[in-house]
Amino acid sequence: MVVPTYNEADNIAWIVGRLRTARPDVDVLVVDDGSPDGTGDVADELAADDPAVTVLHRTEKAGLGAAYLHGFRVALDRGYDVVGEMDADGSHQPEQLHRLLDALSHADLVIGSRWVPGGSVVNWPLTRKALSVGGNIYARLALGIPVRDVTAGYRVFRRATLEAIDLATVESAGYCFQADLAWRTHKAGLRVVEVPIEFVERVRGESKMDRAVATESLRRITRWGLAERGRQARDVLSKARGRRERPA
Ligand SMILES: Nc1nc2c(ncn2[C@@H]2O[C@H](COP(=O)(O)OP(=O)(O)OP(=O)(O)O)[C@@H](O)[C@H]2O)c(=O)[nH]1
Ligand SMILES: [Mg+2]
Repeated sequence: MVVPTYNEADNIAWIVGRLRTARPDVDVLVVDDGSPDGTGDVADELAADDPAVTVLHRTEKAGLGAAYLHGFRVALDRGYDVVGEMDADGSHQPEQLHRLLDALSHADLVIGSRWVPGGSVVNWPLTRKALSVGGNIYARLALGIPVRDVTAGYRVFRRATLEAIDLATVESAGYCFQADLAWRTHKAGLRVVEVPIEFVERVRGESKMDRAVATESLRRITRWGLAERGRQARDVLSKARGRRERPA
């Protein structure tokens, strides 16, 4: 499991401990972007005590997407057959990871989803729920992808999936990184399966979600959606032209 961190010193030991207890068979790669609060040092201490935990130190805060791409590359280089992602703030409960891993037997990407039957969110005000549901409906319609929680960051991928979706060309930094990867997986003809999770809002530390991250998502998803519709329209036109030129 790749766990990106920026200023999660109060959370990282707690979440890694829970993860190692819930799934001792799962290794952990913490990807820290030089957190000023010393998260990287705490992670190093965890790694010193447990060979299943390793830490990737990056020099500056470059966004969730960049951290994940780096982490995925390292995990693939190390030869893992399954690579996953989860937040360090306790929103993704390690005790529910088995739901995702079990579903991977019939999927190429499994998403721990808030917005499928059985999924839920704890401690979110109605406005935040509305924003997430609304954003997901928008992304689903714009991209034409049958996923209820396309921005969710609790996921497991088969190695072959990450190899099939050309990570080298991913530019998304913020939330849209998640939509980007789900969309690429879907377009590659691979199976995306959602399993319900209970998402718990962070209790410690500060959110890194800000207006710039939200704006990037909206902008990119709109652009991808328009490009996709353009491609579909060109396909329809060229097929129609083909029929006219080659009458049966
Ligand atoms: N390495 C790295 N990790 C990041 C960066 N931005 C966020 N993270 C981590 O990504 C995970 C999700 O970030 P959060 O701040 O919880 O964002 P969020 O879950 O969308 O927002 P909240 O719901 O308010 O918690 C956390 O583990 C963060 O520490 C970044 O630029 N670099
Ligand atoms: Mg969070």
